[in-house]
Amino acid sequence: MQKGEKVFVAGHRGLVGSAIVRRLDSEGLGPIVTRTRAELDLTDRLAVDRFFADEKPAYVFLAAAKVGGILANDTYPADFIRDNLLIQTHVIDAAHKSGVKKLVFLGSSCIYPKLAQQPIKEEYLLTGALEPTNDAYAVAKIAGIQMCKAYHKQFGMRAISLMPTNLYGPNDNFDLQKSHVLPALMRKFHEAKAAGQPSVVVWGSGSPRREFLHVDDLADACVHLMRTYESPELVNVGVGDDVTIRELAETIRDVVGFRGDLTWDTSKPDGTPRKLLDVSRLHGLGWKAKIGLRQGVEQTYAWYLANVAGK
Ligand code: GFB
Repeated sequence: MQKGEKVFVAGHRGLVGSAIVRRLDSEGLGPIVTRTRAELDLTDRLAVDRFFADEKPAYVFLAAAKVGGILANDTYPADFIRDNLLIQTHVIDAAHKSGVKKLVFLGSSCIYPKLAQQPIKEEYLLTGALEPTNDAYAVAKIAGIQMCKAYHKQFGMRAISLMPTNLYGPNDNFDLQKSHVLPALMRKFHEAKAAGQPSVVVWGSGSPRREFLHVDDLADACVHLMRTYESPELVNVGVGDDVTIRELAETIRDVVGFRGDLTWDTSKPDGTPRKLLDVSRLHGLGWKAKIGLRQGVEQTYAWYLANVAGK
């Protein structure tokens, strides 16, 4: 990927796509091509085909997806499977037909079996039953991985699949019903502090373990692997370390400066007990995460205060 080569970032307004645009900009890569949803509906096959035929990008980061936290996945499984299958099918196929040099497809750590051995190696894919709260989303993402492999095998397309762990950072979704745990708790603690509330409700038991990667680290890994990785075999992208939801909540409470208690709502699902990615393949490819959880939460809270709180 050289300066002057056209790069399409699909999903540039989201958590991941916006981080990839920042990362490309930091090196002057591009021209970067983007389209809002109003300008280009990625679930519309003809529109996507037309866009690729007209723009002919050299490189594609496929960061457009329907995403959400545990409750959104569990409540709207039809939306998650339909939109993700359509978006990725259209973008991968149109990228192939228009002759892109390389495409990065982004999946998720929920593609692995619910009770996979930990840490989870890439080869555990399709070796067991999925976590039921997000199986529709996971099946769509697994289809995307298989599509990249199939297009590589049949057409020689250079399409690589990266599986990030739970992500957070600027431009995350802070909706209390639909978001992931980290932005939800940041907002809950912030609002409880402002309102002088005695406690904050946290879902589940607090015992599930999750691994959190700052999205700027993911964007850096995406650019590194776009440049250096050629195999259709997937690569986990994580930090190699996890925390309990209780530990996460306490860290965020501390950063936000809320002094009250945590109350556990055990009517809400815990989801999978643990999903720590094995990152040896990634480390072997010469990349490691740099942003620690505490530092990343502080940076994200500063962004939240400047861009979301009170707006
Ligand atoms: O981040 P999260 O929604 O997704 O939830 P998953 C992680 C854990 O945090 C669960 C707990 O055990 C939740 O019950 N939790 C505690 C909360 N308080 C809250 C809260 O206020 N909001 C939320 N959202 N959770 C998702 C998948 O699973 O992970 C997606 O559904 C995707 O498909 C994503 O793969 C990365 O880690 O459980």
